[in-house]
Amino acid sequence: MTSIPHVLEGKLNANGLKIGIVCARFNSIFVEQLLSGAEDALIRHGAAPEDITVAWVPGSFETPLVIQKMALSGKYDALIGLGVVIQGATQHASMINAEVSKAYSQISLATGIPVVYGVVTTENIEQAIERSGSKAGNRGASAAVTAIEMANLLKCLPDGKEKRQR
Ligand code: INI
Repeated sequence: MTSIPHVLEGKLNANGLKIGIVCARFNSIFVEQLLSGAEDALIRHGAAPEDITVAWVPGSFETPLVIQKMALSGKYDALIGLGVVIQGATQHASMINAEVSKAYSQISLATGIPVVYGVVTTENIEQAIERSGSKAGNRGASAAVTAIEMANLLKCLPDGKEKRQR
């Protein structure tokens, strides 16, 4: 196989990274587990507790506005939205998911700051239990690892101001 000289990958080292986490209070019993998983993963990968900022909002639907404000502040290397949307609980669960996921991607593309989707969408409470720290892992922890990788990858990418070498 030909070896490719330029391969870019974000390291899983959170040392020095500034991370913002926006948590939805709705279904907070599960969201608190996601937050613990995210904080634990960040610290175990070398983040300093004082470099992590956590903001709470009423529900998942409110997370994008706060994430956008944090992204525009220029103070964060990556942002994570955490929430739990249980389909059975309301008719508008799928609308919330669609709006929130679309908003996260728009914010990250508009600001250049990675926004990681750590919103757990489930059909019922059992699945919410499984995905917030039991059988199916902890979605907050995996969101944190994604945030670290993306923040570091973006630091390695050219910012577009450099001239191409010929
Ligand atoms: N918010 C959630 O984070 N999860 C849910 O399951 C949920 N349900 O089922 O309704 C939910 N609703 C609240 C919503 O996010 C907003 O806070 C509310 O609509 C006010 O804008």
